[in-house]
Amino acid sequence: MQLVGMLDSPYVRRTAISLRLLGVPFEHRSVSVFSTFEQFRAINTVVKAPTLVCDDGSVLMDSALIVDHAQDLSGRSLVPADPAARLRTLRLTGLALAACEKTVQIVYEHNVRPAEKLHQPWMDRVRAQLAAAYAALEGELAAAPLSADEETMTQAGVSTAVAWAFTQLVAPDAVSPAGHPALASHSAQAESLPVFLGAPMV
Ligand SMILES: N[C@@H](CCC(=O)N[C@@H](CS)C(=O)NCC(=O)O)C(=O)O
Repeated sequence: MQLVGMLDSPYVRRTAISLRLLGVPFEHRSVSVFSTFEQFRAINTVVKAPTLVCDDGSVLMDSALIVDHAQDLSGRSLVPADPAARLRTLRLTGLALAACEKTVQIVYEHNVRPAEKLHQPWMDRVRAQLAAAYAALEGELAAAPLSADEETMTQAGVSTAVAWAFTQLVAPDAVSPAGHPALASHSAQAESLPVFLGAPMV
């Protein structure tokens, strides 16, 4: 099985970390949707990262769907079965994915769109949405921390840490660690784990 995409994508990174936590073996191929567009297109005509090339040759995209498939293969899950814990995990994962999406939109607006075409009202909206997602996550983690232990970590713990590190790397002015101490602490713990160290962003 091959996981295709660069680890500077939070979607690729959370997938790589999830697969390792689930004990699903894979080969990672660092192919970029931008600098190696044609090479990526030869693997997946839609050019979306992450892409999983399964052992039977089928091509699966979208991090949530790839993790879902990996959970089927492993017989384990990063989402708890208990209904209340499950709902919290899904809610927080949703917030983390919104933070990833809004951060990616900031990057694309600045790096893909010509500077003279940057639309400031759109950027203001995206930055407000990003701040709202992290404010909600901070409140949640301050109330009840997420596990940052490889044995007990859920998808919420993985995705929250991946989102935070990604935003700090590519849009450091968007949210401050000082204003989000619970998130900064969770990120520091998660980033010290072997599964995170084994999937470096840079
Ligand atoms: N919902 C998707 C989002 C994936 C995504 O947008 N990936 C970006 C890289 S960070 C991508 O493929 N960008 C190229 C494009 O959309 O054209 C997921 O969870 O996998």
